[in-house]
Amino acid sequence: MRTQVAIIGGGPSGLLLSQILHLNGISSVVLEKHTEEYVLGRIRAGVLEQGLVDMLRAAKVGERMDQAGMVHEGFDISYSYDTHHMNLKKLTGGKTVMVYGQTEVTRDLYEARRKMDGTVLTSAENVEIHDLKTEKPYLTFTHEGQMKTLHCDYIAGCDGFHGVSRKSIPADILREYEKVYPFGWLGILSETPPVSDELIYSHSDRGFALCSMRNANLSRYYVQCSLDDKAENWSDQQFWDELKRRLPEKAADTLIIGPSIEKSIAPLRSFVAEPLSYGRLFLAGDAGHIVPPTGAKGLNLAASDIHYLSQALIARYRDHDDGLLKSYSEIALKRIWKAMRFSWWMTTLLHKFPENEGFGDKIQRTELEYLISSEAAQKSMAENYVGLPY
Ligand code: FAS
Ligand code: PHB
Repeated sequence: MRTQVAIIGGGPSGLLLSQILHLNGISSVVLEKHTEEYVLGRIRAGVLEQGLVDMLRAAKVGERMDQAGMVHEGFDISYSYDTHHMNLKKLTGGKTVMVYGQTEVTRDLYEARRKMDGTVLTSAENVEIHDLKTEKPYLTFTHEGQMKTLHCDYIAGCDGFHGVSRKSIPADILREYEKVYPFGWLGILSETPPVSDELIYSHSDRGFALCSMRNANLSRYYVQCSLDDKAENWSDQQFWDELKRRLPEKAADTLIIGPSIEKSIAPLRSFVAEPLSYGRLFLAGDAGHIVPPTGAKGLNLAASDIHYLSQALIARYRDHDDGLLKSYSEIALKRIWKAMRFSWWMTTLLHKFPENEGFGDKIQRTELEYLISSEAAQKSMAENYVGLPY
């Protein structure tokens, strides 16, 4: 087999890159190790920045999002059981976010790739990368019981945090920066009406909670939990009771509960790998970085990586100019670190840190009171939440 760009990973990063390249006359093959059904079964992000919304529309994948997605002009922060509205549209001079689940974005991308006869090989296992530092790299993998070889010009490592791509960069070249948080998020999905029209980020003495949604009858809730906790330790009723204890009174009283249709725990970490390119390999999305979901940046950072990488590949094939490929890592990392900072800041602001007794606790409360009382502080938070420019 041969293609211009071999893409490892059939999540949102890999699929969006393949779609954009196709629309620009560049061939690609996506290798995904799981089945499409398995990939679509993972419940992840829920908030899209305008940059990603614009990319999906430009990539002819925005139709269902525009029908089913919900434009949100703000969200609430609950602190000391008081509610403070953050009017993103006013604070940013008109910018908003779109609430539309990553599952649906990924479903739309699979559908679009199928419609345009894209080559997305699911259940492609044992992917190995070869000859990265030559002008003729290639991949080997097993698919439908056969060992196959994919020759290409470039390789996009879109295979997430646990993929093979990042590990293909030599240890003496790769630098990794990581912070692991001393807690996780226990999340559930329930076919119940959301407790509020907008998201509620709640700081409480018992820990963080988040009220989000996917549509008018599909809610997504999270509570901060300890790292050694397990989803199976929580009955639905225990989850609902704990969530209510962490919400302002009005939300707790009006919360409509129901059976969970998904329940899982996600660990929280901040992680960046540098550089994001090595020879003919380019890392994008979770393969290169991980953010705690507090700032809703994970999927949105993957999008800006794909913006930079697709523009670089288009320049290479259309204009025979590989300048943007050479500067991809440096350009992408500038935006990545700003989103890393914001996600760390929002996580530090809203979660209960076991070691945060005394001074640490006072500083966190002061930070919250400053945010609530200062329009300048709110403008800074808002411009990061809606997404810094690409
Ligand atoms: P993904 O991990 O989505 O996709 C990588 C793909 O590569 C996967 O399908 C995987 O099967 C495949 N793959 C891996 N190794 C391979 C190999 N060797 N060969 C072939 N294929 C391989 N972000 C938010 O903004 N908000 C959230 O609330 C949020 N919640 C999250 C909850 C969890 C549990 C996790 C893990 C992440 C969450 N994220 C959230 C972040 C998430 O949305 C990611 O940013 C997003 O999935 C990034 O997309 P990709 O880079 O495509 O990586
Ligand atoms: C979600 O809906 O899953 C979600 C929304 C906002 C976040 C994190 C997760 O900050």
